[in-house]
Amino acid sequence: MSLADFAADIATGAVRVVDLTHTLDPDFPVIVLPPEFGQCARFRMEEISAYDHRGPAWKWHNITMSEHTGTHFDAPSHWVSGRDVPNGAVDEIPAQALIGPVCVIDCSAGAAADDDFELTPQIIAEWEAAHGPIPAGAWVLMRTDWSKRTGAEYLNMREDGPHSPGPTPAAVRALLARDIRGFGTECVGTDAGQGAHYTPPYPAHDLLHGAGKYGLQCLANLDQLPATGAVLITPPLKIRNGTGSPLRVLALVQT
Ligand code: 23J
Ligand code: MN
Repeated sequence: MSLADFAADIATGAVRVVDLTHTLDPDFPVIVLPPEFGQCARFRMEEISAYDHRGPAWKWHNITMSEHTGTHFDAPSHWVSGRDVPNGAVDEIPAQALIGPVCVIDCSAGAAADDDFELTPQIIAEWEAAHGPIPAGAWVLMRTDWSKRTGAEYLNMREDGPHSPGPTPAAVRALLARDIRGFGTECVGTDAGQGAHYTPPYPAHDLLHGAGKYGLQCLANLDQLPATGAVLITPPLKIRNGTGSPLRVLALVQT
């Protein structure tokens, strides 16, 4: 393996770089929790100057957002189950852990038919029968094509709360048994919209972060990835004691 060959393969397109990131935009929805809880802030941008009297030769912005706004990384310290995980905040995660292989489970047909579609151990077993075992250290991404939804359809809020696909507690345990690196989704949370009603509540957050695993939320373009063989690059911002961070998620795909 030569890094020079790798760089050349990127330049020629022999290795394709797929951007799995939504654009940070004030209109992009953020998770809405029940009203008794604190709420996540949307992305906001304020002009400092734009080649004008405030700064004649430069344009720049001040930005504000939550750690959990837009396409973002969830660290173990995000959840109470992971509060004592060593190196559980975004600034403490070793750089080496931020690059790794990825398995993509295509749930798009099921999610098109059922807003509350569940990833189950059976679906994971069927995926492995077709593609081989999920290797230790892999990211597992749940493809639903939910990233193609816009506006109110994305959160899909009803009177009883949001409705979007996610893993069952048993599916999360099955992924942990394979010692994955983390779990990612196109939806606003790694947990299903109705994930508060599982035992434990929010099983992806609870079980994954309790085991020191990571999350990726609001991913895009998962339909451009192969089931196996791609590599994810996922460095969050180095926020001291940060529980998560917006980031650019890149996938390297051999063509
Ligand atoms: C806080 C409480 C519940 C959930 C979340 C945050 C997220 O999905 C998140 O962005 O991590 S479900
Ligand atoms: Mn999050």
